Amino acid sequence: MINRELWKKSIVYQIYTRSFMDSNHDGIGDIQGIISKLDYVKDLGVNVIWLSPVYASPNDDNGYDISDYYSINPEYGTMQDMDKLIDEAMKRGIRIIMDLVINHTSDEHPWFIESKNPKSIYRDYYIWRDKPNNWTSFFSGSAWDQIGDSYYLHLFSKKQPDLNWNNPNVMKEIQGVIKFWLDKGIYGFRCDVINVIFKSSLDNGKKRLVLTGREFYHSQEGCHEILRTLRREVLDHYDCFTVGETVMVNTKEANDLILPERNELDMVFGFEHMEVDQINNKWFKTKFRPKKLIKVLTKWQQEVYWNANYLSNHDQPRSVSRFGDDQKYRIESAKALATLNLTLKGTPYIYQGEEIGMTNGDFKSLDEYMDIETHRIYALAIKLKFPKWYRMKMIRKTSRDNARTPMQWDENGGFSKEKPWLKTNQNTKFINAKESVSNPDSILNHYKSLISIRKENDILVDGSFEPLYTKHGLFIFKRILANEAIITILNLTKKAKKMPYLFHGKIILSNYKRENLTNEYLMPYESILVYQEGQK
Ligand code: TEU
Ligand code: CA
Repeated sequence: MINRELWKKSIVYQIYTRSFMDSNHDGIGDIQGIISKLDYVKDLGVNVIWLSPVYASPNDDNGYDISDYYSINPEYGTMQDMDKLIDEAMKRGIRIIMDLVINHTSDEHPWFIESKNPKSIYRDYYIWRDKPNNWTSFFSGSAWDQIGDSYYLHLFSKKQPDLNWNNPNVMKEIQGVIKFWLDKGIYGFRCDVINVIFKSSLDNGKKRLVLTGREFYHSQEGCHEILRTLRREVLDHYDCFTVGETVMVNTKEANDLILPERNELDMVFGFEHMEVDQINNKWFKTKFRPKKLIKVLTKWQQEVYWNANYLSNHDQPRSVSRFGDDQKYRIESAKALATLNLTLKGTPYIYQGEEIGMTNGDFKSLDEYMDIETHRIYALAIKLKFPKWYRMKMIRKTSRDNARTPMQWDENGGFSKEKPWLKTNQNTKFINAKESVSNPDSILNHYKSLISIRKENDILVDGSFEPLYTKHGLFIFKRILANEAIITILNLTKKAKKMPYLFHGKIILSNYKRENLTNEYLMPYESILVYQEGQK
């Protein structure tokens, strides 16, 4: 019998291949590059890597548009390289989960090319209609495009046509894909936009500012059925886990996807905490207030069976620039955020570069951005007659390229000998892995300490979550297991704050070299872990 819940102990590191390490000097990160940095990843202490898509793809959306699920994008290497990566990672006690993008394929996938012919057996692999409905896409504009006399649905770019999950052949094909990769020894999947794959109707939707039509595809019963089938037919026969990327879900909808008795997914990435600094949608940012973040996280901790904890990924701004202070308190705040992410209940996900406190990109003009979403939104903003300074402000804060700048390995960048596909941040001069490895007080070393504390203390895995104090930008919570506990004390503001209570116990980690708990004040972005024994 496979112990399905071993993944609860996992700590995951997300690698965005294109921006991680370039081995052959073409400016594009690749699989051999990852292999060359596996010791770095191992030293961090993680035991799982989540690899963003490396499949064959025309790269309209950086690999989230797959043209062949069974081959590797030549820019990234070959299938031999991939096998080697799986093998070399395994030798270091690291297993790999892949991105599984099954809401859509690339329009250059042979299935889609065939399906343009109305008589083809592949026609029904996608969603073709004589007339479009009023649905809008995630990247703005209509969710339909025309070829010949027909229209096809694409919730993302027009080069990402949606698969038709009402077609049993699609189910069979995808089962084949999943088996193929699990047989290679991978440890599971991060399932892209998994809660929108099933469309229960193609009627016109209620008009909305964003995503008109979503009531017909968001977390439908049909989606739950698909997930149960994939689990029963394939996933349950392997030692693996799945994490769903689930847009717009609340805690109830999250549980409906992950409770063990449902047999669907193992955990999901919620988005509610990514929405605390916006009005309506991510393009309209408001000032970040820690209070809201703390409130949402507390709710998810209390209500959701098992969380996939993250503060950043390849779609989001850098966590230190967004929730911390990437200037004066960059080091302190990055450490506080790390302490938060690694001591909450759930499986922690660290996004490449987060462990050295990388900041948002320093792009100067529109042409320095590469992301399709950024360009589409910029074009929409022109249409809406937003002034230029405002358009630039919108994308500067929210562009997904903020998190996609090349990994900063040393003071010269160190990612590639060629000009990288996306501009390296100037601050690589002082924010880089080389400096972080050698400096005992670095953010990286703080991550390493947190990870080893987590590995040595099941309290941080299995312990309960009890909020103690959640006001004024302070987040203090306790994890309790049997008669032991760990308290996390966080000041998520740039002001010194009075300690609300006097805590007792042994300090096991501090980002200010604190030696005792008697000082009444918490410094800006101070974070402390306190171990307590003999609890009831
Ligand atoms: O993202 C889905 C998603 O809803 C958003 O996070 C998205 O990035 C966008 O910002 C919405 O405004 C996933 C992938 O993570 C993303 O990289 C892909 O572009 C997308 O799916 C399509 O596959
Ligand atoms: Ca390369």
